[in-house]
Amino acid sequence: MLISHISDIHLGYAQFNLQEREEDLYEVFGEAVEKSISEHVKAIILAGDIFHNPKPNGAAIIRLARELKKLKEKSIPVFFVLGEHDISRSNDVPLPYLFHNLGLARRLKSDSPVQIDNLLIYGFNKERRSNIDNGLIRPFRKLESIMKNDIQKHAVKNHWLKKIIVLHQGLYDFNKFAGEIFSNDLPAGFDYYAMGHYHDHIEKRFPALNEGLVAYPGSIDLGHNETISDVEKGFLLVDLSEVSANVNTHWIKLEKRRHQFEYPIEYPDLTDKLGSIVQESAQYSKKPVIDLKISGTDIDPKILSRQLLQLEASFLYYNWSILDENSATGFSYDNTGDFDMDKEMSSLILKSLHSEPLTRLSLDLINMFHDQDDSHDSKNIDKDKNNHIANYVWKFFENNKSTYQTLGKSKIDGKGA
Ligand SMILES: [Mn+2]
Repeated sequence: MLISHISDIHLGYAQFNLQEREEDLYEVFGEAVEKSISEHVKAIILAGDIFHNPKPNGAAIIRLARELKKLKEKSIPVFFVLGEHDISRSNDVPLPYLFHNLGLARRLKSDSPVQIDNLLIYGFNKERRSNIDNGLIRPFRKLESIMKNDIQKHAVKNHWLKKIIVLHQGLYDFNKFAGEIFSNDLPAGFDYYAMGHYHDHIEKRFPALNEGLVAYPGSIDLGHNETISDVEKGFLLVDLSEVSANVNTHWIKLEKRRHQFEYPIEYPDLTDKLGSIVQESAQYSKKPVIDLKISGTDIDPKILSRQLLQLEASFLYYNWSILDENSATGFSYDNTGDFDMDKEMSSLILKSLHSEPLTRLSLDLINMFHDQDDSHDSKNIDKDKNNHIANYVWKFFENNKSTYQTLGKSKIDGKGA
């Protein structure tokens, strides 16, 4: 038995504020639905961030309805949880519940699973960092104990059930900054953890979860907070056939996506390179998106921007930046090695601030703002932590006041530092 696991669809989002990009998302989502149908999936799971906005535009609502109707006609049920983008800051009823009420999709619940054939599906809506303990961790522990009892019951009846849990949360295990819970927090006893939230495709089995597979299919297209790059996007076909003990996945690439890529150019080669880029662009059915990284010395941005105008006819959108060869801006990392976000961040900050204490302060501030950004609600802000950081900033300023003051003065005098 196959099911589809699709996440971070963000219907209604228009990258670069372009209507073509909004339309791209509808088309790519349609492709995911189409491919799911042709693979004869038994169900489709949408793991949150269905819409980009809690109050989505009409086109997004209509396009989702159209796909859900198509699936209904094929008798393929759709189950969903909400992501933070689906949840309004006011306590309004989330719009995706409309489709639940119309019988076009079903919202998943944490206490009463949905059963199709020999599959049980549980789901939790997104919980903000400020409510993780009450909203997730405690219910997880409760669920674990209920499931233990159920397993004993079903074992007596000689039933073999597969179990899935759908969540829209970031795991610290994969990203220390965007994480909200640890893999250890997840309830054990599930065969498959259908995740949403991270926009990259990630899969990992955890021994503490009895080799249960934790999987993010990633977003279906490049979206907000993602840079122009030549990445692949897709969704997961999850194989839950009874014969194999472990759940297996096939990641399905979405091919109707608009091509996006970065392109480095040495300024002296500009004319030649632009010619070949324009030629290359013709092979794509949709005008691609390009990010030009131009390196060289004595580049006049005004002249350059005029030279780049010829890209307008062949590209939907282009972005350009001049790489300064003298400073160490820009970096790349090797995805295959061990990547430590903390280390990378602090070394980049240290490089520009040249101060260890300031680097530590910056990291604390980044963490603090990150937390706040996520809570959307001033009453949820950890006041103790804020006071602590405010005191730290103030103390640091007091101790180093003189240096800042001289620095400021010399700048005003026009002598420079
Ligand atoms: Mn998302």
